[in-house]
Amino acid sequence: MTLVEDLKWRGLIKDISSIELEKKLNEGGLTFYIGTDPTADSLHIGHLSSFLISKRLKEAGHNPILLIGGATGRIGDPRPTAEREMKSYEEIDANIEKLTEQVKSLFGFEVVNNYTWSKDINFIDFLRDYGKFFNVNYMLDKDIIRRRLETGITYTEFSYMIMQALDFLWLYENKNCTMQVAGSDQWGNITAGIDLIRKKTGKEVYGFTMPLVTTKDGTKFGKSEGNALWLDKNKTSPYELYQYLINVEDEMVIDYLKIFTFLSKEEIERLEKSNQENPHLREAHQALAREVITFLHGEEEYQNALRIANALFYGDVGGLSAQEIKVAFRGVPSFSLAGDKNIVDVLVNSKICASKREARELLESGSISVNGEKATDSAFVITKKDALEETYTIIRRGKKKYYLGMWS
Ligand code: 545
Repeated sequence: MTLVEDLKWRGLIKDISSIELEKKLNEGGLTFYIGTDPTADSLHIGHLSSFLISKRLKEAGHNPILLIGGATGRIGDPRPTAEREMKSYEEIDANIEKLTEQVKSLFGFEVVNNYTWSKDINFIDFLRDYGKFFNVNYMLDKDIIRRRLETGITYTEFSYMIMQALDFLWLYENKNCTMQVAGSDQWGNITAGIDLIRKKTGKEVYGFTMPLVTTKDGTKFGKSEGNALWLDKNKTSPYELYQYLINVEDEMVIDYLKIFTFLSKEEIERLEKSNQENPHLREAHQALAREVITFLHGEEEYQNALRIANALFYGDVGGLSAQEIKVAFRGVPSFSLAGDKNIVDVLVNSKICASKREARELLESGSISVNGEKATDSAFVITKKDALEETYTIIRRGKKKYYLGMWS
């Protein structure tokens, strides 16, 4: 399969600037770039899909440049909905540092910062050397700009596309960069650059975008309970990422394998067959979690996430460390424990059971376990020796409901 056939099979091409780009992509040897603004101190899984394309292109013989928008991040790329809050330079510079470190460690590609060349352009030169090539009707015709005319857009955000276009021109003139890639929301900014370069140099450069990754009902992929899944493991633990990936919708898992992994077409088709014939094995989900977590955090972190998940699934939480419990049980209802307490009182005070009667019934029916051990005796007293690593006592009700007792 050629690179373009592989990208198309994986559903990774939405807009493409010209049909001749397909041939050039298959030939290799293009220097290209993908940019990110420092609007946060970590990429999240939604951004990963488009950055992974830079790895696919590199493996096909192209030369990647990653751009961090120190200048554009000070301005703010207009969103279709509303004006962005201006960030302080301190916050932006802190994000730049963290993002640069993250993309370098994940991809190892050359990283540039557009503040390097933009900071020296004075206002008058900006208007004469770049603004002169942007007809306002052309700018108003960009989809995102047009959608903002009702709610209002400031001159600052309106100017953003000229800055991104200027970047592409600078990279073209200084790094022989002839292609820009991004997610589909960036198409207007990419074509602004292609058009500026054609007007200023008469030369044709290229761009393509990938579709936004969504869930089955079209909502944004990578949100769990409204929170983004960050690539920084101190913001989203490998275990949380594991739980999300292992539970993606069955109808979407094959698409996500195409987008987020480097597994071959044959391997993905084998997993598709397994997902249809033995869905209970969840082989495709396991492969997705394994490939993404191993790429992001390494094999050991993947194994840790798997161990925690199995411990919870089979209930033998006794072997988990306090740190692993803290991570695995983030968001689980917790209650405080101090001094010796009869288990029935604990079950009622922590709201695990609605009444002493219900507590006794659940104990007798074997539906309660403490630190992975079934508890049936309503005379059982929970003491500090039942605290895992002096800190936690985990109570499970039935198959799935966990509660975290924290010893003060
Ligand atoms: C700036 C100057 C350039 C080229 C590109 C840019 C950035 C671009 C942009 N990109 C998005 C972004 O998201 C915030 C990241 C938080 C850490 O805004 N104007 O910076 C996203 N990009 C990745 C994909 C994207 C895009 O980083 O392209 O489509 C998300 O998947 O929204 O010269």
